[in-house]
Amino acid sequence: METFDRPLPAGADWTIPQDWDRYTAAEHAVWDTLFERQAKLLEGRVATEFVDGLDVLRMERPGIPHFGKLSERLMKLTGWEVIAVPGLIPDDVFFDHLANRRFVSGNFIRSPQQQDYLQEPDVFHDVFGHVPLLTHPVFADYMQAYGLGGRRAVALGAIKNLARLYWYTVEFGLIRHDRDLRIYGAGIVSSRSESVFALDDQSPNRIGFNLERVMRTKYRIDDYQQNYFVIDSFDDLLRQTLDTDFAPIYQRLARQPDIEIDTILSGDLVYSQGTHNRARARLAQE
Ligand code: HBI
Ligand code: FE
Repeated sequence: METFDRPLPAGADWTIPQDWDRYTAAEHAVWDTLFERQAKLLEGRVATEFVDGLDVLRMERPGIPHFGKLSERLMKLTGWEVIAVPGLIPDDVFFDHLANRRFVSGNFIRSPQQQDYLQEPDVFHDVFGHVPLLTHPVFADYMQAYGLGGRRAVALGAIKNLARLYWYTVEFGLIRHDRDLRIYGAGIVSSRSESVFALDDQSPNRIGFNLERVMRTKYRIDDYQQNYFVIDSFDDLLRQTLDTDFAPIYQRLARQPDIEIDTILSGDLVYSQGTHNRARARLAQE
C-alpha cells in the first residue's frame, strides 16, 4: 500500500464528505441489488450477531445509507460512527480512526459490471461487510483494540504481523455455530462467491484460531483464501487479543519463519484440511 494516486483530500485525517446527494438512482440500485442478494444468501451461513446487526442497515433502506444518519444509530448502540474516505488510506491514519471508534468507508460504489470483484473497498464492502458487527458490543471493542494495537505495532515495526490478524479475523474470519461453521469476516460476507466457497469448498484449510499461528501465516489478496481461521466466539477472540501483551510476541515472531499458505502444523486444530485444488489449478493455468 505504498502508492496513493488519488488526489490528497483536504484533511490530514483523509476524510471527505460522503456527498450522499450525489449518488445516482443507478448507484442506489446497485446497493439494493447487492443487499438483497447477500442478505438472502447469508441466511444460515453467517454469524447470528451479523444477522442481528443487519437491522441497523435495514432501517436506512432503500439505497446507500447516509453515513450521518447511520452513525446516529450506531453511536447509540456501541459509540461507533462511519466516516467517508476516498479509498485505502495509510495504516497509521486507519489505526487512528479505529482507536477513536470511527470506521472509515469508501464513499463510492462499484459499477454494475464489477458486482463480484474489486480491489479497493467500496461502500458495499465497507458498510454491508463491516458495519453490522460494529453493533455488537464485544466486536465493537475488538475493532477499537485493533486500532490501539496498530499504533503500537507501527512503533514496534510489526505491522505485517498485525495486519494478518485483521485479515484472518475482521476480513476472513469464521466462527463456530453449534456443530457447524459460519462466516463473520467482511471480505467473505460482502462476496457472493466467497460466502459459498469459504464454508462449502474442499479446497481451503479451516483451522482453529490461535493468535501467534495467525500472525505468522501468509495470505493471498488475488483469490479466495487458502486458510480460514475459526474462532469459538467473539468473547474468545477478544480474550485472546485484548488481554495479551503483543510486544514479546512480535519479538518471538521476528525469529520465526512465516508459515506458508498451504501448511498444516502439528499443533493445529484442523476443522478441515484443504485439497488446495483451486490454487493448484490456477497455478497450472499460468
Ligand atoms: N484503508 N480505507 C481503508 N480500509 C482498510 O480496511 C484499510 C485501510 N488502510 C490500511 C488497512 N486497511 C490495513 O492495511 C491495516 O489493517 C493494516
Ligand atoms: Fe474490509
